[in-house]
Amino acid sequence: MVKARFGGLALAAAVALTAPAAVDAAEWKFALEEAIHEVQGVYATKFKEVVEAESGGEITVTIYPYGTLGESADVTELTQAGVLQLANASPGFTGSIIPEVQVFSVPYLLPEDDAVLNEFFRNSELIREDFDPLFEQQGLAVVDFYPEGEFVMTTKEPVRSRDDLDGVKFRVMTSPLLVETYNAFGATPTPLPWGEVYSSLQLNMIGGQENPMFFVESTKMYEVTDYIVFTGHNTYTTTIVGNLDWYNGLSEEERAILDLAQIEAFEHILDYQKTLAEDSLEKILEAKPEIEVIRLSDAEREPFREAAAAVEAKFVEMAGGRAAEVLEQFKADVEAARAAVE
Ligand code: 6CS
Repeated sequence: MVKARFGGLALAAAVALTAPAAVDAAEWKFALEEAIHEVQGVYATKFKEVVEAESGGEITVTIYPYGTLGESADVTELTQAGVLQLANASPGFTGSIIPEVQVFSVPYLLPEDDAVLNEFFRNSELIREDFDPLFEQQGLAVVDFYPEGEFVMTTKEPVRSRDDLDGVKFRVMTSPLLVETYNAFGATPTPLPWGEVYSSLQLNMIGGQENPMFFVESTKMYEVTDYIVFTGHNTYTTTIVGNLDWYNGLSEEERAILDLAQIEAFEHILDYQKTLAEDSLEKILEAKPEIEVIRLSDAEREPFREAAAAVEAKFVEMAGGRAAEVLEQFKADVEAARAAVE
């Protein structure tokens, strides 16, 4: 099914303008893996605003922030079952049911430059078309993909090399390829749902975790770790999924409203994040001046990059028939984004 993506903005806007009369009253339930003031909440709030305005109030979007309905895997299941219409379902978790999406967990594949990164998410063929049938097999429609910031490691001991991660129980999200990544990085990977991370660090059951800076600040991860390590190895990616039957049953007008809300919320969330990581680090340093920030040099990053080659091979081995094709398209989309920006 061809979607009205970014090229379809004018069409979506034109249809949406005439929408209110043609839209039946409905509630779209949208669950998040984050709090309402965090990145997923800011996106969902914008999405809600556009849907409700464009439908003339006929469609209500009810947002369920993290903590109201369970962990990421729970809200994905509720969306598959049609209890929810929409949810954030990040590849770090959905990789367990859609192995190909774990391409987002291969280190050093996504570009570091923000303009290239944003262009990749905006127009990647893989994201905007090729993933559709893979999600559909799980009863899900792809509504959006967007980045949430560079991963940093936060640890209890300094990390400058893979040797420093030796014996460190390192929390990862529950996709199998993340276990391979942290094995290749020299650590002892420990997959956990989000709700167990703070207490596991506090009780010294784990010695590190990775997340974007805004989340380290908003969830106070810095209280239970003493080092912030910039490795440049990846960006946190999230996906918005819809229940497939619900999505396929939307009228043309409702689909136009959904597409418009997706496009506006996507651009809003990129804009919102422009200085978010820097501002969050400043807040962390104010709250805990003794925390140490380690930025790995290019030479220090090299062994991590070398380890990434093994993870890439593992991805192709683990992710089944279409993995090699997915990887190739991912790389082609990065190159296309680079060419479009330069
Ligand atoms: O690490 C995690 O599990 C969480 N990190 C982010 C940035 N969002 C939600 C997710 O559950």
